[in-house]
Amino acid sequence: MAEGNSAYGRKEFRRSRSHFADRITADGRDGWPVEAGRYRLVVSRACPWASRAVISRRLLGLEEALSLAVADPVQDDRSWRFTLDPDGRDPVLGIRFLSEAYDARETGYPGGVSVPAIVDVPSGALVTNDFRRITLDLATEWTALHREGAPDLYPQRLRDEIDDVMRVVYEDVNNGVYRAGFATDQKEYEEACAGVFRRLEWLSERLAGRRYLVGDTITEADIRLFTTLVRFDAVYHGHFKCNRRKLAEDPVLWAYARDLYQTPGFGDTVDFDHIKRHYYQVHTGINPTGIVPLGPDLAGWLAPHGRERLGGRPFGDGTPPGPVRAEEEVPAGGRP
Ligand SMILES: N[C@@H](CCC(=O)N[C@@H](CS)C(=O)NCC(=O)O)C(=O)O
Repeated sequence: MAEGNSAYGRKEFRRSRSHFADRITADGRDGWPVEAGRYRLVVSRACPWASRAVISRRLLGLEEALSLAVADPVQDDRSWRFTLDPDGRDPVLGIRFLSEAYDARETGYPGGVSVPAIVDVPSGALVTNDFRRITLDLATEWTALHREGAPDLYPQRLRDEIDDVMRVVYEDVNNGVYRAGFATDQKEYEEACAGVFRRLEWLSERLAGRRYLVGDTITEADIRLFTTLVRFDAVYHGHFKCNRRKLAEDPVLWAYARDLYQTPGFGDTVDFDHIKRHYYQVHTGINPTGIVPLGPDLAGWLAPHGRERLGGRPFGDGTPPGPVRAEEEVPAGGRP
């Protein structure tokens, strides 16, 4: 299983640094200019860091310009694989394992293979697996290829505030649940778990009177919080032992998460089946039987959220994205 080359087995959970941090930019200063059709975004729909990019791509209307490869949610000892595709090969890159794109970039690369990854289609080489940067660049460097009506997910005038919120959300929530889940001693677990809920309370207070985290429109900060919240009751509550409360027991955060889930570009990217199978089957250190729980009931995600009363303009002066492309639809088994 993938635990061998990742951070999961260590004494204290540490997230590996992204190794390939080249940027794809409008001016191509790292050698990778923004170009329609040139790159392929490789994700797992299970992965919260990759899911940020899937949501941004939808909201910004980059589906045509940046194609999408979805890996099997369950890695084997060679990591992410394209077993969902005919013959087990990604149809565009022609590879069976994402590691082949890493090898094409650097032979003998010692780090782990991770998603999200952006691959240069002509050479088959990995460009970046820097999940911290990928979505910011989709929002700010890929603007020439955005759809008409695309929102500004990282507005200049709000960047300091967005960065501040994203920093604490990352430390305490996005990564906090992993620190709790992979803790190997009681104290470490308790500190991480308490930190998760302290921050969720803070977020709940912040979101009680405002529809979105920063400003009155959806920003990158909401995308990053959403990807953790949408996994919370399905995996973090049980598998990662973040079980002081369920998301569904916090009226504000639960309504906020449902509001986003029901916004085009968010829920239509979420595959609960992939999410559950990945966490429960891959992390055998914390779930040795690999049994995937039947619950929770997902129907609540579609219940009215009532957050319109807070105002807010989800897409600012823009418009929601159109329907999901047929080939990218999440199968019924992954949806409420
Ligand atoms: N590993 C990346 C972050 C992205 C990440 O952790 N992705 C996970 C999936 S959620 C992954 O691909 N892990 C490698 C593995 O499980 O083998 C980093 O810390 O730079």
